[in-house]
Amino acid sequence: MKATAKAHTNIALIKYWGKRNEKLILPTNSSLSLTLDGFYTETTVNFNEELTEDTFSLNGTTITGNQYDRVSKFLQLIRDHAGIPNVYADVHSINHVPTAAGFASSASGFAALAGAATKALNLDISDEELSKITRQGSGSACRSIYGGFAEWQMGEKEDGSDSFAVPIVPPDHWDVRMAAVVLSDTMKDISSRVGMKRTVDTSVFYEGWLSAVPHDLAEIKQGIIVKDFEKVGAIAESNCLKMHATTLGADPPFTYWLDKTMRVMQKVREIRAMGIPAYFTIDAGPNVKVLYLPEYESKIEQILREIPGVSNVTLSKPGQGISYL
Ligand code: 2P0
Repeated sequence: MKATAKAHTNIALIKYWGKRNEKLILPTNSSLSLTLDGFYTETTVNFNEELTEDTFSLNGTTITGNQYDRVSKFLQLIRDHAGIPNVYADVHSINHVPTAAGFASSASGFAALAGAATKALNLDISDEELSKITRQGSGSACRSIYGGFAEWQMGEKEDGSDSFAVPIVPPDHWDVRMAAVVLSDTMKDISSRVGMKRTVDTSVFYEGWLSAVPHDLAEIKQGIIVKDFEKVGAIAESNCLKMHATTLGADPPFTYWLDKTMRVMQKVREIRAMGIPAYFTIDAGPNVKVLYLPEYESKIEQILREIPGVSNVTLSKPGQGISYL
């Protein structure tokens, strides 16, 4: 009972920022992302009735502690779903998402794990079901089931049965690019899980965030379908700024930005003033992602690399959804 799956990372243009149910990972708002090529996780899951517990290796190293617990807890969901609660698995993951590339690996990691585990058990499930299962490993991972642009529909039900991602357009619909601008000092002291909870619980700006998302989401989807780059970029940038504004209204307040983060943001505005369309987005950390069109790639890369404090710039195209090897 063995299978291997490959899933790519994704970056949200409309951010997921807050949970209404932490156990089931149900969000307070819908979100929308672009799946990227180049950065992915390949995971092999082998269920074996002889095992007395799960094992997990990442890039060849045996993992224990919190990371192991999260993987094993997630596999238990799938075992329970399959009606074999006591059959454990060996899990081997190879992460092609280096820290130096400036992306989180939880999205591709949980999507690949969910895909490999369900395939290994021959579970006949739809992409929608797979997205729902994946969501319970890490929220943003449920969007990595699909290539191109995907929307995680928040749903309303308490049991989470209507909270899953759906594809918006496939990767070949539109060749937009994303540069990850990695800063040399990338210490992250507040995880996204902790940061979003504090914000939901205490931020005086949280209601404002929630009231803005539906409009941003509807507009960006229209922009993606008609390939209106300025519209899509401007909404993504403004949505990111609203998400980060909520952290300043939290108690205690916090920010993910460094001085260098703001330097890159300012440079992106200068690039626009030069007549080159480019827009930024930022996740729960100091690194900046820049959305641009392929014809400006070499110019943008050159400008971003020259910013003081930038340690790496990686370039990505739209990527594919989950696949099985
Ligand atoms: C996103 N982020 O939409 C947002 C924007 C960070 C900022 O999804 O607790 O690792 O596992 O559901 O998915 C990061 O949160 O959080 C995230 P959990 P996750 O991409």
